[in-house]
Amino acid sequence: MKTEFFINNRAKFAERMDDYSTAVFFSGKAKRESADQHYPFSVDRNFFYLTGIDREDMVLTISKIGGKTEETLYIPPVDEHFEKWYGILMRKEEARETSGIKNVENRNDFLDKFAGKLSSSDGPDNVYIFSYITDADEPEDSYRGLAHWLRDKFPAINIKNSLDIMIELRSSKTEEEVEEIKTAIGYTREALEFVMKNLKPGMYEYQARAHFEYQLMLRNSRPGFPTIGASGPNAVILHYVDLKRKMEEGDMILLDLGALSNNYASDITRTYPVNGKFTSRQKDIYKVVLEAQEVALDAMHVGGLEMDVNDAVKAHFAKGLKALNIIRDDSEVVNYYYHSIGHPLGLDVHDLRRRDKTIQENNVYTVEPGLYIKEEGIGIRIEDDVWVTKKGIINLSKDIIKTVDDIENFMNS
Ligand SMILES: [Mn+2]
Repeated sequence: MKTEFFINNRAKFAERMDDYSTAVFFSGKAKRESADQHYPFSVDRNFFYLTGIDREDMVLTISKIGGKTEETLYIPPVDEHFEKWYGILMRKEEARETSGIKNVENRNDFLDKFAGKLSSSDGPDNVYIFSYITDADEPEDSYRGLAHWLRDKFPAINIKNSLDIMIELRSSKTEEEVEEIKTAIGYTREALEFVMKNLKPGMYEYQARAHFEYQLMLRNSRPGFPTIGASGPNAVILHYVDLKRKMEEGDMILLDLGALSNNYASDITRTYPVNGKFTSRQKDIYKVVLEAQEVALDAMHVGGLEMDVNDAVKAHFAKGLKALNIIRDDSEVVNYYYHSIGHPLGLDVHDLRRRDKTIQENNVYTVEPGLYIKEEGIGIRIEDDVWVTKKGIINLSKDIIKTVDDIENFMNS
């Protein structure tokens, strides 16, 4: 991605900050898994959005003092011993080029230098940290640690949350960001086609996942979230990640999965007949879900409410479920459709969501109606990724086939 994008993001952030403030962003560190092993590192998405750098243990500060903005990036110092074992660390020059930040300092000096600024007469009154979804009993993370440190050493400093600014910035996607999401969708399409070609009764759910993830890895991509592959009765579990079941003749498999491109995610769901042929009952239910997607796309518009789109889908499902003799009263829909129509998508698969839940220009959303009929062991979800524009809703994943005929033809060709 272009350095200009990240420079602009920081400028937009600084514009929205209160004067006499410093915002701090951490790139994060891989969590320890056991002994000397670590979970794979995944960069903090706000840090990436503001720097374009996908590296561990860095800190970004953006200060606004008397209307003047200053940006500093703290990066780990070069360590030859470390490099012999784990790889080459980023040099200051490369950090400057990627991020467009001129002032690059040593990570080990961050706390001392920051304390110096906080103590100085023209230092900030406010420090922005980032706090989003957190449980009170969650282990300490960098932001929480910084907040404790501030309360201890600088009790008069106001701690602010950069969340609302980040929601505003990140929910409005540039064309460059949409291109990344499209690339991730392209990987997902190619990998799903490979899955479809190899799907057959007798195969385990984890083998379908293996086929999908293998194809992503061939493209130097990886899943943006744990792959869901739920066959037969498992498909009524929304986030089923066990994947141990052997698929049988007559089953469908619900695949909810995605890929990453430059940390931007796709999020797609398709439901396929394992043997390549839907039963007539499966077809009838499938069509109600597919129509629900059209209903949702028609209801989405700039300035609309997410809830109104969901209500339109629920009304459609009420009609459909009655016609299928599954319910008698509209109020029963919630027993068969128990999530909502979608969520913002971007650097996070469940991207930062506007508090007022309105649909705005350049938002990217998933549209994912589903019906889950436990009594019949059937779960069907169909999910596409869409871009909200002034001219209308653009389905970014329209090339991933989803009609009954297209799926059957593809699987049997
Ligand atoms: Mn989704």
